[in-house]
Amino acid sequence: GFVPAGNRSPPSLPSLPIIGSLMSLVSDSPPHIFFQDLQKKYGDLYSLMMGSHKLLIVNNHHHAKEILIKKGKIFAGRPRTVTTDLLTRDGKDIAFADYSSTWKFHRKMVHGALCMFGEGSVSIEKIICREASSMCEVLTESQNSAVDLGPELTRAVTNVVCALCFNSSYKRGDAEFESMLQYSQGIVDTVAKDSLVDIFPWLQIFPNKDLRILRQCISIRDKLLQKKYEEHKVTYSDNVQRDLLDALLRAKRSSENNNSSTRDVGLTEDHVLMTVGDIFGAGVETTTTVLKWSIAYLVHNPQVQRKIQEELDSKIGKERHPQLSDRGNLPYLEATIREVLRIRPVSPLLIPHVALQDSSVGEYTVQKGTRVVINLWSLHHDEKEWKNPELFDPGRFLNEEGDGLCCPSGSYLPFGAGVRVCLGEALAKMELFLFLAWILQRFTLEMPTGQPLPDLQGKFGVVLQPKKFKVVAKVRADWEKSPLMQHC
Ligand code: HEM
Ligand code: PLO
Repeated sequence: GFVPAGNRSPPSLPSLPIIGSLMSLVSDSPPHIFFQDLQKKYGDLYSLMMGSHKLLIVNNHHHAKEILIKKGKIFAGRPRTVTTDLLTRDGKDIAFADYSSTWKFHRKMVHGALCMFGEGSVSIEKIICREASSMCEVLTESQNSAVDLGPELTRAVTNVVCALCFNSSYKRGDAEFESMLQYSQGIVDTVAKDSLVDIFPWLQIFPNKDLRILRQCISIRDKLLQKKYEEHKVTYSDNVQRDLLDALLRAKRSSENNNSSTRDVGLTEDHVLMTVGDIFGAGVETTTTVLKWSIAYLVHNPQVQRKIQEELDSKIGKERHPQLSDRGNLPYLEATIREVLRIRPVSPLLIPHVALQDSSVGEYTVQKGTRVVINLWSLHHDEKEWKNPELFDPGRFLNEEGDGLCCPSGSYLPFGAGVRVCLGEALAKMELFLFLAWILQRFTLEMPTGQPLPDLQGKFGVVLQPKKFKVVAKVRADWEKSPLMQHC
């Protein structure tokens, strides 16, 4: 007879009562690799218990798209966890906020503010190029010595998002910037890692090193956000909108004037602070991480670097700087960026989703409240979809003629998809393109002699970061002859 879809539960890992299938006790691998390995035994869709929470692990792009796109609204929830509740004052941000009218409103606001910036008087392109130029000058000074590019890349990226959020920027060695570097790393290292406290919230009452670090870092971040907020309140004017914080302040004021369209969406001071905190944090940590991965792969693959430089030399030359309108003419650079985002996804498990009602995935039923983890790592390393997935090969994103881009597989979602898709995708792509084009037009990146190549494994956390490494940025031959040198 007829069997309706979704009558069976997905295969499930055996679990002990109370501790659930606590993976850190059974595996040395980071979760995305562990979940990928479990496919061999349980198939590409399976469930497991984490404490009292049921987790559905998705390792295949058909299921991932059903969840994110086709049933996007049903799976648009977010779980509450101890660490993200601390970071976002119980989900008063966007990324870790559950599905609600408040979340929708904030998403729309930020989206609007980001779009406005593209067209604004000081366009985002000008800001990125200003930072790229300043970064290149610092790199020129450090000629031929081995440097960790991390701090300079972070400062460049931070200043872009600072301009966007706060209409401000940081000079080299700025004390506030140095403190931001520290607290943000502390947060990345400790938040949303499915650590024991997130599974057993009652563990909070015991001393816990990670939780102490997280609380300290959040408190430093909150002081910084509060300071920016107070400064903006003093200088705020209804007539000019300088940045995202102004846009949020305006919305908050208009809701206080009893504007019915915004009355119920919750625009407390906490919401404003946590929302800019999200954009600032996401804006800094994601793009910086991709730039670091790009450089790691470029020093591992000098032939790729040479090919990008040949493309830059022939399409742009050395008489002018790269600009956004060059994007269509530099397919190999664009393909390299795509390949970096594939091979080392910033967010290998996305952010967990939650089923807001009973539903199904493929032929399996899924109960309301199930936490859904999309294993982007599995999608991006699926051997059925990608030839030799661990090989770094930008060429896979080029068409047969090699002069245009293509997407060889649908198993590729670096920014997620659907209602929870990344809000910063367009901004991130502009930054990655411009920063890499500026750096490679002027420098060749090499390993310091005698140094081992950078580690490509990465440290798992809320973002998958590479370990620290040093490179030498050599000014390219005949660059001194370039008329662009006169501007420095
Ligand atoms: C969410 C990737 C840069 C803001 C996400 C998600 C991914 C992602 C995978 C989760 C989607 C999901 O849970 O289904 C990336 C990558 C970036 C990047 C690969 C850089 C290359 C940025 C930037 C911003 C940003 C620059 C800010 C301007 C956000 C926000 C969310 C998000 C606010 C939460 C959306 C929501 O939950 O509604 N991003 N992101 N991201 N991203 Fe990005
Ligand atoms: C990064 C550290 C910051 O201090 C706080 C912060 C805010 C938003 C987070 C971001 C961190 C990490 C990357 C996240 C982002 C929201 C969306 C983004 C999780 C924790 C991604 C890639 O999903």
